[in-house]
Amino acid sequence: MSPLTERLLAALCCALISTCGNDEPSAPGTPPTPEVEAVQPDWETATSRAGRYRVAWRPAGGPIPLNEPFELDVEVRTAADDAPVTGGIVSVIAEMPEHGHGMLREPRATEQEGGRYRVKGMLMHMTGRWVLSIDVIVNSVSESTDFEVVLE
Ligand SMILES: [Cu+2]
Repeated sequence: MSPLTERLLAALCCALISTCGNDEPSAPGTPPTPEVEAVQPDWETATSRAGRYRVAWRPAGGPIPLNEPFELDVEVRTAADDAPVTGGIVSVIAEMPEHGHGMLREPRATEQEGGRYRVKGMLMHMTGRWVLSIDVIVNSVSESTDFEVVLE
């Protein structure tokens, strides 16, 4: 399923849930049910610098932890026809521009099915603003996509 499809489904589910919720009047004096927080963060999607790819990522298994190793799911599709990009090399770096440093380790990506890649060995050791750059290399041509990540 593409990230866009997942987002649409998620939005649809939210709409359905809120509709259902309105049908059930809460008993007088009952405190409102607290909203359930999604464990799995949404995909972030952007177009690569030269416009060739739509790149989506999300941390695997929950929000990005501070100063602990984590993994990313990355999905790469062509911007022109939304086809999964297979056989590419994905390379991820993250830097804090205001501090002039990057991560203290070098992540490695392995290809999975359908244009998906799993990136292991991520570690963001400080709170603040990071720029995540996802490089996609196909036929020796590299194209980067930047994302801003604010770690709290
Ligand atoms: Cu820093």
